[in-house]
Amino acid sequence: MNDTLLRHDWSLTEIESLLDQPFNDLIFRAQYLHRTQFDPNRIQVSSLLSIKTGACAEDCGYCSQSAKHATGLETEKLMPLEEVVEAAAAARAKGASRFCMGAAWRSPTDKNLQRVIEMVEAVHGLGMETCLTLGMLTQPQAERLKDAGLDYYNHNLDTSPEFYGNVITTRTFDDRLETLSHVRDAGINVCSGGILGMGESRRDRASMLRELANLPKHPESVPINMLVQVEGTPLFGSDALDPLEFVRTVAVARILMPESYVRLSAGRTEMSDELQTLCFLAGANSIFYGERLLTTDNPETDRDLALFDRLGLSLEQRVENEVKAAKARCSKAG
Ligand code: SAM
Ligand code: DTB
Ligand code: SF4
Repeated sequence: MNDTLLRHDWSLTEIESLLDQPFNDLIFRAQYLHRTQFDPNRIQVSSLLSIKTGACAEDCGYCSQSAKHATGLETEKLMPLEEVVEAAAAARAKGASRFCMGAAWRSPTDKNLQRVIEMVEAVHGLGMETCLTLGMLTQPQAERLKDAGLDYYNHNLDTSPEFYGNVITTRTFDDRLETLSHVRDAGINVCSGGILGMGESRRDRASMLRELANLPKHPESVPINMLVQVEGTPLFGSDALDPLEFVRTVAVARILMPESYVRLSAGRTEMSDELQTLCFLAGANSIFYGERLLTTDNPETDRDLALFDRLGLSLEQRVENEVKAAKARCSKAG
């Protein structure tokens, strides 16, 4: 899509009126636009690994890993390199094309960053794309990660600027925007999205999407998470979001950021196959794949593969491997 066709000047009213459209009209528009940019029958999959778990200094109200919430989570120090490589190789064997490593830090120390860089290099060595989510980064840290060959950095806006203070008090919305600008300026692909179902209003969802779409460049990847309610966190017991409202938000993300991968992220374990299918129809074309997210469960890979088969969806990596294998057969046959 021509750069000038990608808008960065959405108003809240425009986005709210997209969300307000009749469901069928909204999904049709999202699916139509999706097809102008992507193969509608292909899905990108990333696998996640928590490389440092729990004891986090931040107070994010949804998170099992904050030291401020009594969630009973077992904390784990930064994982040894060999274990990370083993997990990445296992994810690759199941068809994941990208390996995302998450650490429960407010921000990494330079010493820890060096250890993570070794992980990035090793995972790259397996032929996989790499993604990290380590909290806030300075510009020099982002540059170091770029030099190490990092492909993506995940840092979510989480919610609207207006609702943000109800969820997190230990860092600001502007801190998040600043990290995103460091990542973008370093030339790393940006992965940024948010969480729905935290008690926010439709206007908040519109406002969060506006923040994402009006960034100087659309994030290459936009994870939309459904809150996973963790006992002991302040957001445990929040009213469940209407699943069709979740689908609407996915559709509007697709319309606002037509070239971005929209990832149906946390919360899939509690979703029916039919709800996930509606999300794919609304333009979601990426998921987290593998039985674990960071500290909570994700659907079994067999369940995901069975759903992809029912829908005729191909994994991006699987397709690439098939093409490679076919080419190898052709050149052998002369
Ligand atoms: N500590 C780093 C940070 O906060 O940037 C990285 C890890 S953090 C767990 C990454 C993202 O996962 C959060 O920004 C949030 O959007 C999402 N997340 C965490 N816990 C969640 C939950 N219970 N339900 C849904 N999404 C969640
Ligand atoms: C994102 O948006 N969702 C992922 C990833 N980025 C790092 C994390 C979801 C975490 C869900 C709760 C847990 O497993 O701890
Ligand atoms: Fe820490 Fe990240 Fe969890 Fe917030 S979301 S408490 S920063 S691990």
